[in-house]
Formats: sequence, structure tokens, C-alpha cells
Amino acid sequence: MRFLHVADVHLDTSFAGRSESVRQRLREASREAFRRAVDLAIREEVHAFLVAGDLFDSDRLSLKTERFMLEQMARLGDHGITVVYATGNHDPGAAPNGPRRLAWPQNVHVVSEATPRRILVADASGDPVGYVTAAGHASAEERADLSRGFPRPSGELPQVALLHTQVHHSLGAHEHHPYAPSELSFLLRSGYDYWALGHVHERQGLSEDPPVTYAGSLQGRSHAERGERGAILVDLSDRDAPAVRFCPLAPVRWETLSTDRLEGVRSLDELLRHLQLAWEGERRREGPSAPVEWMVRVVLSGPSPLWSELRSEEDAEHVGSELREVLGALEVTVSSEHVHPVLALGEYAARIDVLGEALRLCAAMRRGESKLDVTAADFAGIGTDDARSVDAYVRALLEGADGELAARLVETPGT
Ligand SMILES: [Mn+2]
Repeated sequence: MRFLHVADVHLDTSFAGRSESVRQRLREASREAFRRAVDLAIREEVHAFLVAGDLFDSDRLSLKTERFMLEQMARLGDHGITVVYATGNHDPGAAPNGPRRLAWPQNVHVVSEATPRRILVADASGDPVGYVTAAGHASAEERADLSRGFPRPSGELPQVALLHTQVHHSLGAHEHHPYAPSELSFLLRSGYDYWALGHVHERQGLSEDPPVTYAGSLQGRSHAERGERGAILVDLSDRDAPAVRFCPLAPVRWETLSTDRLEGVRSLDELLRHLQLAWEGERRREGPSAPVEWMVRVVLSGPSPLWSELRSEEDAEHVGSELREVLGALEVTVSSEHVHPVLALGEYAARIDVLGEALRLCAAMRRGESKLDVTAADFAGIGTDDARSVDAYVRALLEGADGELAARLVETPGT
């Protein structure tokens, strides 16, 4: 059995807070990514198209997306491709609109109940090639481990499990609500040839044998969702050697450009040039990738002769709009609250006052010579109580702290 695994499409996300043209482009990009996934499924002559939940962002479904979805599903049907769509917490079965509202064509199986359903997948001539077993979220806050209800598979044909779930300890899991939590150790012992997962938006293989895979969001929706996004193409023709391949599909990509080397940058033109070169350098380092439109966030920090301009919201916005032209990006936002004046830190560190003492303490802690009397319980940001991790965390917090300390404690020129 060959199939395409997509997840977390979140069609009709509102993208509140962005300009109307950017919002429209982002909403269209989610549909475009989905259309590309359908194109790919048809081109690769897969037997099944699996959607691991959160196909829609909410039950407020636009008529444009309704028409679009029915057309795409019909295209898959025309090519004899079976669609299995298991609902997630954003598009649960009980919601009055969303998946329930649509008149799905016959090739589409919407699974929106907790009890797993097994669906036979056949090839173009009608011969069985495998089974997909799926369970869905009936409500927006499913708390049960739905994987426990999956029956033990048997027989000669490949068996795939499809579920929207938060597997404990997966990368980035803490950013998502712990709905339908499950245990990797259980999934591995379950007897399925492949677990097609959704919910955590960061693409990742939790295991290779058998593959337990989050496809990640099909199209990034915020700066938390960087990097290439797309679908997973799977071939289980040889059950002992599953072929799993990521295929980038998202037409819009989100990336962050960070720099703290602004000491020599003295004008708007120099700043634009500096950022352009940094951006081009990063893209070169990454190597060739499919053409995309960019949503860029620029994070500026450290000492800068332009610090007072950059800290003004109006000026930062202006840099963003000029940079959008320079980079040919869809949107550039500039975050610069951590830039500070260029200060002679060496001189301040020698002073006998609060600032001198603080700077010397920072330096000693970075060298590991001095420790704060703190534990993990004193911080919101660490998930461990290991003393070495606490130490590393404190040191990371102190990165760039000298400049900020001095900027706060010294009367700076021009203020
Ligand atoms: Mn999601």
C-alpha cells in the first residue's frame, strides 16, 4: 500500500493581527498546500490519502473552502484514491459545522468517534492492498488515550493507524494542549506497520521501526512554525522495509533572522545592507530549496549606534517595510526591544558601584566561578530540576546581559 500522510492543515485560520492582504494570502496558501498534496497523491498514484486531524481550524468554515474541499476530494475520488480523515481537537465530530456540514463524496471516510474504525484500501482494479484504522476526536477536549482502543491487527496486508494525538515527550509537545495523550511505547508494541499522527506541528519521526510519524503542519501558520512544511509519502509494499519520504509543499515559509552584530551599522542603508547579506548568507548555507514566499521576523539585539531609533515602534516598522522590498518577502516584522547603546563595558566593570559589581558577578557566573542560590523551582522556563541544567539555563539568560544592565543603570547619551 502507498499513501500520502498530511496533518494539521488548519484551513480558514483567521491570522488575526496581520494586514488584510497578508491574511488573504496566508489563507490561500493553506488551500494551495492542500491542492499540491492532492496533485502529489495523484502523480504518485497512491492508494490512500490520510488526514491526521485539524483539517479545519474551527467550525467556522468559509464557503470558498467548502467548495474547494469538495472539489479536491472529488479529484482524489476520480483517481480511485481512498481518503481517511480522522478529526482532531480543532475540527471535532460534535461541532455543528466543519466536517459534519460537508456532503463528502463516497471515497471519503470521516472518522470522528473515539471507537476505532477499520477501512479497507484497494488498488485501481479493486484488489485489497491494506487497511487504515482510525479514531477521531468527538469533542474539542478529548482527554482519553484513544490509541488504547485500537485493535491488534493481523493478516498479510499492511496496517496503518491514523490518529490526532499528543505523544508524551515528542518535540514541541508542550506547545500543544495534551489532548488524546498517548505513549510511544504502546504505539510501538501495537502491531501496526505505520502510525500516521497529527496534533504536534513539528514534523518528526518518533520511531523508524515501525515508523511513528508526525507529518507536522502542512503550511506554517506563525513564526513558531519555521522551516519546510509538507506531507509524508509512504510506501509499505515491502512491510519489512517501509519507505518514508518528506515532500515539501507549503508555498509560504516562516523564518527568523537574528543578529547582534550592529555595532558598526550607523544608518538605515547600512542596516538594510547588513540584514540583506545576513539573510542571503543563511539561505546559501541552507542550500537549494523549492521557491517560496517568505514571512520574515528580524530579531535585533546587542549594542547599536541606532538603538534609540530601533526601539521606537514607528522606526522599527519602517525598517520592516523597506526590508520587505529588499528581500522580496510577503511580510517582515522587526523586533528590537533588546538593542542597547554602545557602551564601554570594560570601564564600567572596573567601577566600585552597583553596576561594576553586577558586571563582575555576571562575568564570574559565565566563567562558572560563582553561582546564584537558585533551583529549578525559581524559574518558569525549565522542565528539569537537574542542577547542571539550571546552571546552563542561568548562563543562557546572562548572554548579552552586560549590555542591558549597563544600558539600564547608566544615564545614556541622548536620553
Ligand atoms: Mn493542529
